[in-house]
Amino acid sequence: MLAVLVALVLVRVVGDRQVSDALRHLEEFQELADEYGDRATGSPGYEAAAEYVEEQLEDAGYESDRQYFTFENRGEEYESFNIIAETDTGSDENVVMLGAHLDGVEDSAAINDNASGVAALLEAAKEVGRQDGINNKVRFVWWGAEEFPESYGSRHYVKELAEDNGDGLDSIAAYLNFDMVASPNPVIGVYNARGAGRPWLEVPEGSEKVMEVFTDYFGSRDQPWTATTWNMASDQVAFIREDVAVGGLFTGSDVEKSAREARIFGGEAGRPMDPNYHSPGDDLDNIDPEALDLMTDAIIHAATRLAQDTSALD
Ligand code: DTR
Ligand code: ZN
Ligand code: ZN
Repeated sequence: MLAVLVALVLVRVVGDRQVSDALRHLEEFQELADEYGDRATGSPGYEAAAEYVEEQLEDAGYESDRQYFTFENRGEEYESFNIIAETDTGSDENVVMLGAHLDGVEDSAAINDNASGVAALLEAAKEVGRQDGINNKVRFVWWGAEEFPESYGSRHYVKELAEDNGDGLDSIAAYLNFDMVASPNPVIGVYNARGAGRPWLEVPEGSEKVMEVFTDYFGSRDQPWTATTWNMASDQVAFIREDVAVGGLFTGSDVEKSAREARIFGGEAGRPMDPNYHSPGDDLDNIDPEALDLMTDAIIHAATRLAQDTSALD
């Protein structure tokens, strides 16, 4: 009964189409892209998208901050910013961090990469904001300038924390990353922390436990999942380098779906999980809303569970 009520609250009916709150955010990001073209670093579209995120956070009762940074890429100077919001309550010695990059590549609405992660994270922030008496501080970050060879926003954030003798970093229990969670030919991927024995894959302690928070959740819903690589450039890398436990979810990029993955998750074998990766076709028509809602539920679960108790990570 409760599940039905929750589902009714989370879903809006438009005509005969049901639109989740996460999908509604994607509609907003598509409208912004139609108006501004893209959300590339330094563009008016990035600013407009940031204002949308900030308004959503304010409505959910958060005060958010912009953390500005500059960087140079191929001889060009850029300025951008991260958006940071955190719970008022909860121990600031045991902070759970969750992040998604807000920027997109040029000339693309960048809906799967990565309005999807942005939208899912907004829903998690809203849900955590509704909870009373949480034990651990939860910090949400929408990163700037990920779409460069270095993910500059997260790199800047981690560098600032590391400067403080590493004290700031010691307070972070784990970092959870969400980059592409609504691919049109999706797998339900959990960042693979079981990389022991693979020397090219660093695995900070605690990461396997973060992975289990997600896999236990999918298990409880009888939802198959697969372990996906995390040694790809995204915002978890800066945290891995400082040995912070990380985890995350991913529904696939330009890599083709295997026959095995198609058997498990449906969809089309031999076709990329996101054929429109980094192209103008990454728009609202080319995402999987079911994957988005499932990943959003998993993120909400991880955020609310770890807000109460991180002993599962010890
Ligand atoms: N490089 C990211 C997308 C990406 C591709 N593979 C993975 C694996 C894990 C996280 C992210 C990714 C981007 O273009 O933003
Ligand atoms: Zn990208
Ligand atoms: Zn991305």
